[in-house]
Amino acid sequence: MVALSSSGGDEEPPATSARSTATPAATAVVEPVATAAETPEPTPTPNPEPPLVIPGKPAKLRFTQGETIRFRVRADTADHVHVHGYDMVQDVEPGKTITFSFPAKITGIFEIELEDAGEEIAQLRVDPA
Ligand SMILES: [Cu+2]
Repeated sequence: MVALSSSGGDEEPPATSARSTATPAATAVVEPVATAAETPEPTPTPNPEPPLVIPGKPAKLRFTQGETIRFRVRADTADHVHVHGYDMVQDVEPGKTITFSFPAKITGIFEIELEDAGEEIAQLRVDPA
């Protein structure tokens, strides 16, 4: 007799699902994980000034492939700043600061030259990512 009577069915919750004797996990020796890191300063890092290259003080610039190469050059003569390898050129004028900004695509070590003066003012190094 498998009559499913739909009338008056007091559906009792199945008593079989006895809450398995919930042993409070005694093994959990919770170590105080260092949660004490208080607000890690959401400082919206203001873009720091790119390094400044000044002729006469050979600088070493180092970047990783994929980064943006940024630096400034200030010269006291009118000349051209030539980034070898990337073959970028910008004119400088006395007392003025120029800014380079370009993606680091090519790896290697390159000369940054004050073109007319034939002076290496910085060395650009780009490491593989
Ligand atoms: Cu050059």
